[in-house]
Amino acid sequence: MIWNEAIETMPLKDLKNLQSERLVKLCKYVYENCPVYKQKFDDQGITPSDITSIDDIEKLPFTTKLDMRDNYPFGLFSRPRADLVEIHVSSGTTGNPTLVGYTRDDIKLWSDVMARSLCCAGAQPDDIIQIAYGYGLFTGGLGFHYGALEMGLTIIPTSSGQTKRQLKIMQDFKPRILACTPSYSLYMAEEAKELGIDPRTASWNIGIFGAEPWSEPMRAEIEETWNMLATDVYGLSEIIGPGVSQECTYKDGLHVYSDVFYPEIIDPETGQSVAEGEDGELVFTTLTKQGIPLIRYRTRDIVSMTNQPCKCGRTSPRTSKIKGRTDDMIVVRGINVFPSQIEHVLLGIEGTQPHYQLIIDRQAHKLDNVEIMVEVDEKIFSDEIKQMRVLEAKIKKEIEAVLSIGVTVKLVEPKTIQRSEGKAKRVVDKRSL
Ligand code: DLL
Repeated sequence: MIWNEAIETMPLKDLKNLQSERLVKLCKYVYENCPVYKQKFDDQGITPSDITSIDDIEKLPFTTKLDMRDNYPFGLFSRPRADLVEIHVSSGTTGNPTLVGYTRDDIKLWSDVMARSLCCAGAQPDDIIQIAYGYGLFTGGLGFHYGALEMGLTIIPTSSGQTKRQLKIMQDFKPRILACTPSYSLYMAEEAKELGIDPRTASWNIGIFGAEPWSEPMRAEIEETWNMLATDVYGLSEIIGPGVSQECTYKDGLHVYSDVFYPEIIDPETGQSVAEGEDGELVFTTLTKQGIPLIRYRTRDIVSMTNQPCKCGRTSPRTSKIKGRTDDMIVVRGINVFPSQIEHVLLGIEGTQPHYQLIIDRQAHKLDNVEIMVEVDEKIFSDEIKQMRVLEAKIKKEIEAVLSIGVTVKLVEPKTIQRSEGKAKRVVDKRSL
């Protein structure tokens, strides 16, 4: 089922005309309503009349998280505060959090793109959905809620946490769809096994997982553990929340709702667009948002993108899974390290669990030290020490081959690493403390 067939299967030529029409309107709208954007246009020496089609988008200035922080709380809005019906906040590591707000029309837009996402993942109107993303300032819970309401699903708004209760609700009400972070789904599987519930018998057939990076091996692990189809959903508060892009049941890239969120992939160093299929930073322009529309917003997420048609019939461009972030990249001894590279290695080694944490430390005048804590199966702990050493050496060797730096590997017992009900914390960087 395709939620909005006319839009989602629109020939690319028509889609481009629609995007052009919307971009022209947007430029005029922000120039007239948001002094920060007027200034940005003036600094760039352009006026809205210079923008006549979507091909002119590269003439426009970028927007960054810094613009949001500098104009905190309401400076970047194009509408007076009184027109906003809801506000969300995305927590940051430094300075002010990022505030986003929605007019009533923006909530309608959010409901619509989220209904499109749910359908794209395989939801049917008579389904029950268990929403185990956090409800509150985080956009996950309410974003899914609006989409499910729009689609007419039966919603169980469990929010995140209280894992035993999540499992009981699943057993009692038999929802077919689960929405939560991928790491929380694995945490729930551990808890289920402890309670004597076989996860493979769970009622959930479809998982809609996102809000944090997760690899293909982790998908395989989740699908095997829960006996379900695990799809990827992507989004960020600044653009709308969840509902920016979503995998269909073919799981061959995330369909971007490019009629409303226009994507570009750029080289993060030069700002120039990269060739189709190459990795780069994902940039979005919100073509129809009212409250806080953004022009060429730099997400810092790294993906590649394709315009090739998908088997499902949707024509919108598709991105790869998120491959990393320009800022989450850790530089250790001059080498760029992404946590996802480590996850990839671990999931390919028998006996390890996808629960890991990198601890980076620097002692005075010494090189940075990287320790990787890896949870291993109970059985390995009860085996001989010698076998543990063999596994440790194997993990060390494989990770070093991928990262090109020396690391220390520490095997730990199941459940040693702290679990998260929301986004998992993969890196502890003690250097900056
Ligand atoms: O995480 C919105 C969301 C909620 C998406 C529920 C999906 C499901 P923020 O808290 O603003 O919004 O965080 C946005 O999270 O820039 C990515 O770095 C990361 N992220 C989100 N989805 C994915 C994903 C929500 N599917 C930031 N894969 C983004 C990898 C993701 N990273």
